[in-house]
Amino acid sequence: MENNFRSGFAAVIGRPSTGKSTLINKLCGHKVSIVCSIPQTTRNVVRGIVTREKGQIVFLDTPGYHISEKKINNYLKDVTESVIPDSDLVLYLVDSTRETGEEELITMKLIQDSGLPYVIILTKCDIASKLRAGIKSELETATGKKIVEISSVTGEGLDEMMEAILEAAPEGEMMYPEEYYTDQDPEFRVSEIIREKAINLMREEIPHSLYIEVEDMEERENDLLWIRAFVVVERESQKGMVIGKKASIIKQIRLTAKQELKEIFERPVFLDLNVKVNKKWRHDDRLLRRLTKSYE
Ligand SMILES: Nc1nc2c(ncn2[C@@H]2O[C@H](COP(=O)(O)OP(=O)(O)OP(=O)(O)O)[C@@H](O)[C@H]2O)c(=O)[nH]1
Ligand SMILES: [Mg+2]
Repeated sequence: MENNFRSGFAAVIGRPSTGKSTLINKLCGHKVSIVCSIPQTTRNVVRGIVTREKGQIVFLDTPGYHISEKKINNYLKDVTESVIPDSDLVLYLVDSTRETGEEELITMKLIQDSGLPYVIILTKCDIASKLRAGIKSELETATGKKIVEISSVTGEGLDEMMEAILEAAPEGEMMYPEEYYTDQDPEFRVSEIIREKAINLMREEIPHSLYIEVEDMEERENDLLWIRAFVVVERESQKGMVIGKKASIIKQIRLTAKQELKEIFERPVFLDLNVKVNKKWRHDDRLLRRLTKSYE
């Protein structure tokens, strides 16, 4: 039974900013998950599909697992915990450039308690790090597993990692056509691209205070993809910050998002983008559930 095809769902888990989304995008060859230097930017479970000769893996990108009292973080934690029961295996990412901490121990316990097969990788190995060797041997001792070192920038270690993942996956049929790299709906992809551009242009408390509402999206003549969306913030004062002097910030968000949407959807895009306020949206349970759902 050596050559049987493997297929399964892999939960991608790790502290905020360990490089989960970057890795999935690299493996899929397309952007399916947004990437930011600010931690905890992935809010929903995003799926990226990778098909190789030996099998097909659907990666479930989770929000960074983080201990916190804050309401939004509790939601994120819930999502992470609810992904595991739907998965066949876990891909656990550890950042080779940061000290490991309590969160690592908690995550490790979560994974081991799940009883699922897991693969551990050390990320960002293109960056020189004095910590790397120590973290690696610590993980090897704790788990008795071989730790794969990877870089999503250079691609180093990715083949070895895929081999290990496919080995851990159960035998099964292809779940999606070979050319698929995501199963997200277009509206979600649009809102995530805009959110990435907005977050990357903002500072301080704004990034976690915003979400994107795609009000309307339709195909028009000449293949044009017509979109009306809003950047929604929590306070009036933040509205001005997102708009910027002479509307310079919102314009930049709109133009960079539009450029990327054109590439992703391979067609002309019209993007009408405005800012509005929804006070206390982070305390709105229904909205939070909608923003963190995206998988069923
Ligand atoms: N040099 C280097 N930087 C990386 C690598 N992988 C990720 N990064 C950077 O690390 C930062 C965080 O990456 P993300 O992919 O957003 O991390 P994440 O784990 O998805 O973070 P959350 O969704 O916030 O939990 C970004 O600035 C990435 O560009 C890597 O292999 N090498
Ligand atoms: Mg992410």
